[in-house]
Amino acid sequence: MSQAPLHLQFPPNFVWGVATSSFQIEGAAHEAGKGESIWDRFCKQPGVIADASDGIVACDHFHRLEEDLDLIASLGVNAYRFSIAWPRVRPDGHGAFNPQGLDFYDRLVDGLKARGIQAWATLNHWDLPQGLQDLGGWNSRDTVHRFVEYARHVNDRLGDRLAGITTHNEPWVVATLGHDKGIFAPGLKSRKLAAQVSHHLLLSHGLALQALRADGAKSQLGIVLNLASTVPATAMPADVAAAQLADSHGRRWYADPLFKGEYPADALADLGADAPVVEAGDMAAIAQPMDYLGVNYYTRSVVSASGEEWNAKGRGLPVSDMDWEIYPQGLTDLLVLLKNDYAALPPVYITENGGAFKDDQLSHGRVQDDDRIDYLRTHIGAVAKAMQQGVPMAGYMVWSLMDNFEWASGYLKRFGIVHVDYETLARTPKASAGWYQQFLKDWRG
Ligand code: GBH
Repeated sequence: MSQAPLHLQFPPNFVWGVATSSFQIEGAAHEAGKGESIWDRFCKQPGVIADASDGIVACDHFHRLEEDLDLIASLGVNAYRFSIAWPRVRPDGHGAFNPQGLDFYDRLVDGLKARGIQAWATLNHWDLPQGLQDLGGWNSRDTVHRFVEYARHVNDRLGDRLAGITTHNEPWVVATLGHDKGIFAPGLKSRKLAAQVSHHLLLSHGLALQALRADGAKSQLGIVLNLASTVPATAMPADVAAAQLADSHGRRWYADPLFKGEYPADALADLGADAPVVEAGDMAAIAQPMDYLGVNYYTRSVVSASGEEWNAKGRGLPVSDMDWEIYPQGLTDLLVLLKNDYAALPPVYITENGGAFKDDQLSHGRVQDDDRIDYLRTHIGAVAKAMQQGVPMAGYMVWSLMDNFEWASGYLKRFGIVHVDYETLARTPKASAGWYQQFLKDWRG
């Protein structure tokens, strides 16, 4: 086991970044020809967002692009992961494209290039045009084709300056939290719907990769999955079986089709009549080889047969302000599991990792977020450990560049390494930003 200082455990070509998403930071919800997204619509539903907020202003990133580009550059990162708002590009998702729809992102990628920072663009970080939802959304197979058209349009305009293109961010969240649990947009509650949605998301990913490659795309192409290491609450056979099935519904439901061209049999059997309609050729399309896999890791998942939730806080285990257990070893375990399960595993990027913490208070102009520094240091250590065990790690990105709209939690939970004052919209780098900056300075040597 290497005893070298952490920064020396990463090669010179390692990709270090910070990440954001369009709906969470941009604001300008009704500007420059942007159409309505399902999250614009969802926020209007009473009771679904903890502080009854929305994304109309958010961090006002849309109007503060130059300032934010300088902020990103000041950290010393060599990559920035952002997402493109589909309804800016094609307001209703199926009719005319907005001629100014990509102007903002054009300036963004030029600004990154000028600062020597790789641009990593995600096409779908959940803000589906409402006009497509009105036609059935991701439950409709037509949406798959609309996504491919949108992907080609983005690649035509920006592809020459994108280091990476990600089709979807966390399809599990869109399917399960959006269509089964109903806590995220579009707020639906049907397991059958969620299963069909997951299939269409995966299919649209595969068909988009095919189309972009046919168009001669120069960027690295892949997808981002939210993955946890899933373990049983006890060694009891029933808990062990429950954890295995949960892993099949969560991780393998997405990774097996991508890398093996098939859904896991136990999850399919468990879905029974709720299993998705799969047409001939779909699985082969989904299994397009990828240039990379993006992994978002926050916590492990502890499963018991009783269905009882694992109360980490109640057990005295360390938790973040989301009450998610802080468990860096789970990241190593997960990455090693991916390497062992998938012979075709491409280079892996941690595309999100971070947390919301209680010590996020701005006082005397500073945020001394020591908990976040600990979190980042130990999780970067967990990545190094996975690398030593042969996992093909290529990059790591902190979630998030700045505090932002945390979905159903509104603005109450802060994930940024930069503090945002939602009254003045002033940005103040937290102590963790300084820590990351110093870490990257040491790494560059
Ligand atoms: C990501 O979602 C998103 O990509 C990003 O936009 C978001 O801001 C960020 O994380 C922080 O939330 O739900 O208690 O069982 C992460 C979604 C979080 C879903 C962890 C599964 C497991 C803990 N995932 N969650 S719990």
